[in-house]
Amino acid sequence: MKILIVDDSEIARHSLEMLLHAIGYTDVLSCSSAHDALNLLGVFDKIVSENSPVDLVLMDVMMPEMNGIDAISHIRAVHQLKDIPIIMVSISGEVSFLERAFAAGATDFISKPINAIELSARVRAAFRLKMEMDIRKEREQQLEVLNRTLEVMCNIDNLTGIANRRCFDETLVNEWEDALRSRQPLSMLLIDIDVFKEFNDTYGHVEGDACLQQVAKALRDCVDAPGACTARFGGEEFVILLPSADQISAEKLAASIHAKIAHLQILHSVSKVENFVTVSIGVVSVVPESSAKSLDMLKAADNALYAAKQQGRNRTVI
Ligand code: GH3
Ligand code: MG
Ligand code: MG
Ligand code: MG
Repeated sequence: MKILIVDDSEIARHSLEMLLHAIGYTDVLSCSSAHDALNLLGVFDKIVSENSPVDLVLMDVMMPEMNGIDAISHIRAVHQLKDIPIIMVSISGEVSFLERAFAAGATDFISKPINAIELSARVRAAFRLKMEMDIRKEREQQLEVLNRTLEVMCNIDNLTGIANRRCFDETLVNEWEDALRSRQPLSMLLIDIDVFKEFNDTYGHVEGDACLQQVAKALRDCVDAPGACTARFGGEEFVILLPSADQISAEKLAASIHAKIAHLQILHSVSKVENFVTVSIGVVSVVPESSAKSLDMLKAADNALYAAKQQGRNRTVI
């Protein structure tokens, strides 16, 4: 534990240092002016270190040029130094002075002449307080990391690593509102793997999962529009939301998805469509109207997908 003594009187500095030594604190620095102390603590630095150079300050009140209370105000103005314990040291126990010292951010107060037992108790109490604050700060930081991780986890599909249904639902509501305001088109692609039940029945669930992962990656590779959301809608269905995209760009994307998935050549020997995995896609493009709802868009995409299945699969219906 490193302690800094700030006092303009050399005798006071020396006697305080001796006292601290006597009660077991040997790592002691001292400054003869508030300015020197502020300098040492890094108050004037452009970039202040997160780690304070000392763990406790014993600050004299009456000093020429800058008094101890003003010095505390300067220290507390620096975010990185706001938790460092500062004990005021003075002969004056006057109430108005105490009030100002605590208002400026003093942690505690000790009066001269200093009693060793009192000093020891106050220094220990200040350190304990600092330790508790450090622990609390660390816990808060851990909690923040945990919260951020949780938020990411809540929006990601475990199996494929792309956005999940929850994330998509939220994105759809937001993008719908944005498009409504900006009078921009909004497009959606609902993608369903063809005869996937038979794929699972033939190759097993583990292969089925691997197929879902490959398809998800293919979709992600195909989508490069900024602001687009590619999500697993559920089961073997995926959805892509394209803000500011019209029907022509949505159709283009659908065509590139069919081509990409055909290129993967994932063997599906019992498929009635091809002997590899294929998908059907329902596309819908709208310029949102306030009379409609985002859910209507989803229904329209679902109808288009159903039509694609009816028409023989491995195709896009708009
Ligand atoms: P269609 O061409 O009409 O879409 O036929 P389909 O067999 O793909 O459709 P159906 O809805 O009958 O079957 C979907 C299958 O998807 C059934 C289910 O076992 C499988 N499935 C859903 N989620 C998962 C998953 O997470 N992993 C695996 N391996 N299979 C899944
Ligand atoms: Mg003094
Ligand atoms: Mg399905
Ligand atoms: Mg299917």
